[in-house]
Amino acid sequence: MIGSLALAFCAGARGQVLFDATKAEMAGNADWVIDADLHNLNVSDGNGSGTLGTGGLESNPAATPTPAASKITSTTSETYWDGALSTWAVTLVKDGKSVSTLPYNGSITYGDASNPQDLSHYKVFVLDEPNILFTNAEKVALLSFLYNGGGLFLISDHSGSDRNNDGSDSVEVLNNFLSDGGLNPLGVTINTNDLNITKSSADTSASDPLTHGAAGTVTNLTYHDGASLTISTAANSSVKAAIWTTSTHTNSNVMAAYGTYGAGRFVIIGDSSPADDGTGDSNDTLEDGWNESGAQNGTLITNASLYLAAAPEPNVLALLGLAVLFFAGARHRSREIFPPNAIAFLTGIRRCVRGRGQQFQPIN
Ligand SMILES: [Ca+2]
Ligand SMILES: [Ca+2]
Ligand SMILES: [Ca+2]
Repeated sequence: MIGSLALAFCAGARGQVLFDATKAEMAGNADWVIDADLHNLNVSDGNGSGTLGTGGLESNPAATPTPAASKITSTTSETYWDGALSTWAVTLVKDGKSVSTLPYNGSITYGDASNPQDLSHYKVFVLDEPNILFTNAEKVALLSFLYNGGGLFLISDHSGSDRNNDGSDSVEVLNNFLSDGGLNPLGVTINTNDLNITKSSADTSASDPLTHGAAGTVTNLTYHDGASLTISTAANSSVKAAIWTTSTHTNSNVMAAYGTYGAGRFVIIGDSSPADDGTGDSNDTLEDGWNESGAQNGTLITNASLYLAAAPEPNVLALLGLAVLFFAGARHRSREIFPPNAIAFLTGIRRCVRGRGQQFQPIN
């Protein structure tokens, strides 16, 4: 009884895919939004997630795309919505998923009942080329979301792609999260490079969810100024590569990686071009990478999205057991030495056991 109550609380009614727009994903020649009716956002240096008014010309996506997703049929065009990720979003709707955006003035939280777009309400969270560093609280939220069964889709771009000129490009933004505190909980690092790959090498295993998923088989993913990835099974035994830059497969020439963390699943790719559908903000020069000839970029992204959305809801009692062990260890470690993992575990568990009488409290 207690377990089922906790499970119900933790699982919630998750089904949506949420696309982030709080990290200047529309800055410069990028338009990584699923739909925007307004193009009045200024995300240049000093404006953080964005300001409205003078100089604001970038896509300003609302939480809910318009027209309504309910009117999408199997023949609806991607231009039904206006954004360079509209093909991705319309494809997911056709696959029975719901999609929405965390607008520029939204907050990345997990377990915050005051935030109507708290990550606990979503199954998958997409960050396509985030251009602003995450706060420590946001890093904890992302790891807690993952640990409790969320699906996290991270997309980097090439080194030197600081589109909002705030001093951090997406490689640095993602590595600052992935390697926070010297840890590497997901087992993935973005390499500081800039690659053009038109003929990659894909995992031929039928069990690979990215190259052999529900949307089809992938034999080639292309990069147009992207960064490769390094994976470490020592850091995360679950991490795997799905695509490599060449037929020589190493742990440091990976183009698409995936794995698990707690009950959650993650996918990371190092280029924003594959998801670009070529139409969106008329102020931007966009290229259709989704349907690129000779590659299956859109298929890989759809497979990855469906893999993330299918993460099983966490076994709460098992997680509690893990958390007790971790909690016991974490008590003896300082917050400075072990951020954000310790905090992430504890905030996640605090959320899961809230209905059970607050057996655990986070370390403050
Ligand atoms: Ca733009
Ligand atoms: Ca930046
Ligand atoms: Ca589009």
